[in-house]
Amino acid sequence: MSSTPHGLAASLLRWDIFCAVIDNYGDIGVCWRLARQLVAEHGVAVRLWVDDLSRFVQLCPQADPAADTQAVGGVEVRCWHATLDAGVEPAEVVIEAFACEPPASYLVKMAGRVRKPVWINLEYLSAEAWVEDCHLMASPHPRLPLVKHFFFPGFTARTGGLLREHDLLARRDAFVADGRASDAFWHATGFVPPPADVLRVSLFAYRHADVRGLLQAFAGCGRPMLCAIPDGPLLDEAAVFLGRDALRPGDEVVAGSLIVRVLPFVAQPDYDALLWCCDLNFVRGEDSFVRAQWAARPLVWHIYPQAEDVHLGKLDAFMARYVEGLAVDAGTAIARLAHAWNAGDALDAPLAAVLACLPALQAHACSWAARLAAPPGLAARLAEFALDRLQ
Ligand code: TRH
Repeated sequence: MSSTPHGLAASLLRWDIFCAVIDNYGDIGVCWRLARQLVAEHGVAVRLWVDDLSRFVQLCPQADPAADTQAVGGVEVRCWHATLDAGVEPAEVVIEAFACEPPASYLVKMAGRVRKPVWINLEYLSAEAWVEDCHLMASPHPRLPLVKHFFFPGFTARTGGLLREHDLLARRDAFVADGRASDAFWHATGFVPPPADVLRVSLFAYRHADVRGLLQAFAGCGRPMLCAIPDGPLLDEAAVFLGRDALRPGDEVVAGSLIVRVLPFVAQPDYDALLWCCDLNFVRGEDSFVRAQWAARPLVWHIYPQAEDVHLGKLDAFMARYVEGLAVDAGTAIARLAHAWNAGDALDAPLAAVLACLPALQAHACSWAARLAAPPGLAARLAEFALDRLQ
């Protein structure tokens, strides 16, 4: 077992992860997944500070939204109040997720340490080339004797990699190989398993998505389709398309050759099962986007919108990487659908082109996931970096 100069076995290392929930689920989604993996696979003690437990419990229903301190999944989850208790001592490794800025009082205590904690800013995922140059960049604090390191997730060996539990792909393959597992998922969400000849699509996107346009394209594509929509902001538009006042979890509505099912918002680990049950996944943000890639199924990414369409450049950077090695027609089709979905353009023709290439896209999704899984995952790279810094 590796150890630090303190003679501290790696397993005794304490990590603090600070997570400020900006909006949506991604911030806490990524931090919760990382925290669990560090505890389960790297044997460290993790304290996860979250400033909005109500969002956390949607991903982790067994958690208590009112508890100041609770142990969940081996992680010590703390409610991050404006001021931290005076008794809180910094950990040996401090993760500041998405530049959320740990409390000033906490930084002062870090600076007061003889052996300074390793301070890491976990950045957002991007497929853009510049990430490689910024990964692990050091930034001295303007006043305190502290150095912050920027850790960029990414798709190449010169980045921080992607979050992936060590047994994820084996669990996926076992799930896919066992039809009873997907049947159980549908039953658990309140539905019978869909007919075998129906193309199953999951739909998770931002509120501004052209849901009616997409459902219209599904209904008009000439093949039986099932669209599973988790409970959330898309239901309003879906209800309008289906001529309903409202839609709720458990609802199933048939529109010609299209079946729309409204699923409950499931616990984070179960979201993988939804992705594994579908033939095509519409995902968003960061964490669901990465999970869809590990699911080894074709995906369409609704990227988090940014000012001046900066996000479209990020989308192009990913699509350029993703279509490498893919037949031109299939590559063009999936990139065109992703663009149309993010730009709010017409979806019928782009969807038809993708459906025509689905076997090639499916095969590519498998090789893409296998290629991404070759190097170590983000948690392992983070742990290695932190231990190196503590040497
Ligand atoms: O919720 P998001 O849009 O999060 C976003 C992004 O992370 C974005 O990068 C960031 O800037 C913004 O937040 C602030 O999308 P994301 O990242 O996919 O996170 C969704 C999480 O919700 C993911 O962990 C999966 C989880 N989830 C469930 O647990 N159950 C569900 O039923 C569904 C649909 C999702």
